[in-house]
Amino acid sequence: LSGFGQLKDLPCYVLRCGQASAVISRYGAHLLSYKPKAEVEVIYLSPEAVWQNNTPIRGGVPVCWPWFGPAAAEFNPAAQKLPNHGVVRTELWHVVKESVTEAAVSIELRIANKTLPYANAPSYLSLTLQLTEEALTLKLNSDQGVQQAALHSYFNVDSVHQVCVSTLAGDYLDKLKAGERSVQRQPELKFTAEVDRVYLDTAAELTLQQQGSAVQITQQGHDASVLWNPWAEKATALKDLPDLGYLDFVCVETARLSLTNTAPLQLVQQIRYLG
Ligand code: TA6
Repeated sequence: LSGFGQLKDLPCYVLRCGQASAVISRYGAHLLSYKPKAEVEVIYLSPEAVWQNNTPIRGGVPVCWPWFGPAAAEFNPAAQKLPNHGVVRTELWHVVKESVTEAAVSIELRIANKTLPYANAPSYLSLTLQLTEEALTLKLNSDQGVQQAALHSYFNVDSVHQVCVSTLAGDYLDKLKAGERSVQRQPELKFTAEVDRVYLDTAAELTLQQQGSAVQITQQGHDASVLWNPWAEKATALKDLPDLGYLDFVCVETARLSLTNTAPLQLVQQIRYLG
């Protein structure tokens, strides 16, 4: 049955629908697990993840908000002192709605208006998770625009060397070259070294293909998709990731990065396991 529980010492909510299940932590409204069927885990969670002392959880689906990456000066003149990827990854969210039917289970978590470190704070930020037997959908909403956001999903893979993400042809910003703009000609990205790219105007649907299985990632309300793998050297520097942990995941992130978009935030990522 769906309901509240604990994973390690984290207050969590477990959703179940048919053979499918998902686990979300109230700490960060952070998805920790998605299993379309009992033996298949789609989401990577670092075995060395920690959540004490204001540390965001490594792996899962972190919610980045109201900025992505280091804080922009727009948010605060003392931006350098603010955490990477915003302020809600280390907050305790509240469950405000649960719904269970035979076809779907959903839960909405919110962060109440609090003093956010910028001027146009919305009156709420909510993450809704909906689980059906076919897919898991994450929706991040607020009643304001002019804010950045990302669903920073870590996907479990058998080996990063075997992974291919498509369709990604087009312009991207390369964070490994100080944000330099480049163009990718071929539709597929394979991982042979560190990748940290912000693809602009990406398709609504991306496919993460590995030998013998695939995951479809459907996005809405985004203006970019971020692809990340730290590779060997950076993985060693990350204290909450095993040295060889980079072999076991790729991040495919649905992001809204424009700071001139005034439409209320509605960012959606749907994850569908294709077997
Ligand atoms: O989305 C890619 C990225 O912004 C990388 O630059 C990398 O730093 C990663 O996110 C992880 O950030 P974190 O704050 O979780 O260590």
